Amino acid sequence: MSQQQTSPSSSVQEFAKHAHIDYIQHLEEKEQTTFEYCVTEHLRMSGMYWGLTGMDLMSESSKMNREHILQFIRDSYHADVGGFAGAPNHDAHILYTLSAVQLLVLLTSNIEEFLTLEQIEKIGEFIGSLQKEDGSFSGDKWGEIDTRFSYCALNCLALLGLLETCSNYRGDKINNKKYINVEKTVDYVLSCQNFDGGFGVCPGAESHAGQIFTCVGALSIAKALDRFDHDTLSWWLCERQCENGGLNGRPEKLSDVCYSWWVLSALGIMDRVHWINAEKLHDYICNCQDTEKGGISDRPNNMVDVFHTFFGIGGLSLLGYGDKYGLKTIDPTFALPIDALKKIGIETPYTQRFDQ
Ligand code: GRG
Repeated sequence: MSQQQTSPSSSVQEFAKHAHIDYIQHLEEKEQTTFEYCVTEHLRMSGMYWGLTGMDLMSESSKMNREHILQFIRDSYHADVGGFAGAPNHDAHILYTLSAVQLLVLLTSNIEEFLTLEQIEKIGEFIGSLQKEDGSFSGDKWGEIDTRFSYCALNCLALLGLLETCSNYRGDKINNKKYINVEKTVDYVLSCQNFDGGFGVCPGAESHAGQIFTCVGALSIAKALDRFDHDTLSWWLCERQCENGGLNGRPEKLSDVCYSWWVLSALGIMDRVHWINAEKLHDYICNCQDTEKGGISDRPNNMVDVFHTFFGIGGLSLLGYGDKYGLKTIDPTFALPIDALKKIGIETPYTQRFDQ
């Protein structure tokens, strides 16, 4: 995470694309000796995904050190369990397995350039091993259950061509093996929906925009979007827009740039991004930038970091600012640019709607 502070500003800014390219490109060299860099080591794989995807959305992924990232992925692989860790010498976890696979989708023209079919199947088995009897998923061998992991399981299997609900399913190559029970996955996710239309981390847990993204994303990948009422949830989501134009993650909480992603992606999947005031949210995101040194923070005048930078860029893309700022279209279900999904044969309503 960076030490930079956003420049105070009350006037509306434009998206500072070149500063952000520079910020992400030099992130690794600038930060390695900082305290923040050391204590976030365990989630570095996701950090790389945020950085590379942000750069790719700005069509500048070639500025990233491809070989370095690929080596990092190799060094974080646990051949014995079939999953990836957040960094070398950490345990395999479903979150970082998804981030590693997302990185490989961006960095290779065909994932089999990097992984053998046996390794791909082993990842499928790792994910399958994390599913519980009730359809839920734990993130690793230690057993924490969270709807984030249901999303990671479906997304990861889909990207690898191991999910029968997706257009790139490679059933013939894997003897139609089923790694998870999709029906039970869907039923479990639906059991986490609340009376207000939102979803939580497990059944009965408070609705939270982050979990809503994972649940709606999971239902989208499983082709089960018709199993819940979109209007009630969309109302709850559009009520997340605050006076300052930013979005919060639940009632009475502060706005934060990352909810530009968690809220908008769910609305995008339900085709209701227009329920948010785009101009006000655009201005909020742009007022959280460091326009000189690059990067985006959670709130105006706070420290920038790569997490908020990626979700700010993703939010602007979902809002339809791609043409104005030269940003690719991001798919709200898979959180990857749609050209990357097309490359691997994945079709979503979104990739079809925004045929590039
Ligand atoms: C591929 C994009 C992508 C994601 C992978 C990890 C994951 C799947 C999804 C995470 C979803 C999530 C739970 C996001 C919320 C993160 C966040 C800002 C949590 C903060 O929660 P609180 O309670 O903050 O600290 P509030 O804003 O409620 O006060």
